[in-house]
Amino acid sequence: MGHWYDETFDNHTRLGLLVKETLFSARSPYQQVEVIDTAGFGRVLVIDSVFMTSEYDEFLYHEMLVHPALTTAPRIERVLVIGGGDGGTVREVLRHPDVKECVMIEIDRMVVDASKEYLPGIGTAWNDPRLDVRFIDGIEYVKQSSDAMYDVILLDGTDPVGPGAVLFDESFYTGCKRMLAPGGVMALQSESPLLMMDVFIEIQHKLRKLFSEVHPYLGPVPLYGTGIWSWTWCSDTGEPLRAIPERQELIVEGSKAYNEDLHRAAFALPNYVKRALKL
Ligand code: SPD
Repeated sequence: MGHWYDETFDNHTRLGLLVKETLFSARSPYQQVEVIDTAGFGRVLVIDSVFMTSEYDEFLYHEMLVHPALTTAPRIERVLVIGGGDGGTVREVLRHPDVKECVMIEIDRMVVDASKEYLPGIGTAWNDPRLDVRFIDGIEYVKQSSDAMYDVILLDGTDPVGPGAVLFDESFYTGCKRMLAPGGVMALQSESPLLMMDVFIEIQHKLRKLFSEVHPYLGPVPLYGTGIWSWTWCSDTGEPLRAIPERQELIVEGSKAYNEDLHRAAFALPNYVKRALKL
């Protein structure tokens, strides 16, 4: 019959998935990596007991992390992805024919290897010649890289606990900004504005110190417990709603969720978020 795998959010909330089979489970030098086959969400990547992505709803997360940035940035030739070892984010990036090079920085080779083997439907772009995957520490990469190299930077990290926590530091965001070309856009996953309101707000404040345009946007990701998830669009110029029509049309056609209406609607914030952000 299988067993239940729970992600525990706090003292009173957890999400349980009925597991048919554990396909992979091993400890890397950084974290516990698992792939479970579940009755409701299909195959699920789990890192340190936190659900990362699932065959069932990954498109809701990856399409919304990538396309608001890639349809609005003035140039998208060079894209940097930090994290995203399951391959879903780079898959969406590489659907854009204007992207000439996508560098993906992932600290943990085991996440990519396990995803390639057990989640082949998520990472479908591993063999794209424009993709350059480097197994190095994102923090070090950002510290050491020279200025203004990328048109778009996407941060696809875990939650701000464990080894991924540093990807939420102000110094890390500062380093990312240094690598952004003039007019460039950075987008990142910025946690749940319900379950992790304090973290969400803290991220916004850090980003507002660095960018003149910081716009959180929301969408559903059922795997992440409270259902509602956030990403944040940042830049020093431009507007998150001013998508380039030809680029957007092309992407909308092949997307499961992303379209013009969803792009616009995602940036409409409920009152509790506006008030928390003092907007
Ligand atoms: N609560 C889990 C948040 C995970 C965000 N990143 C997921 C990575 C999917 N590529």
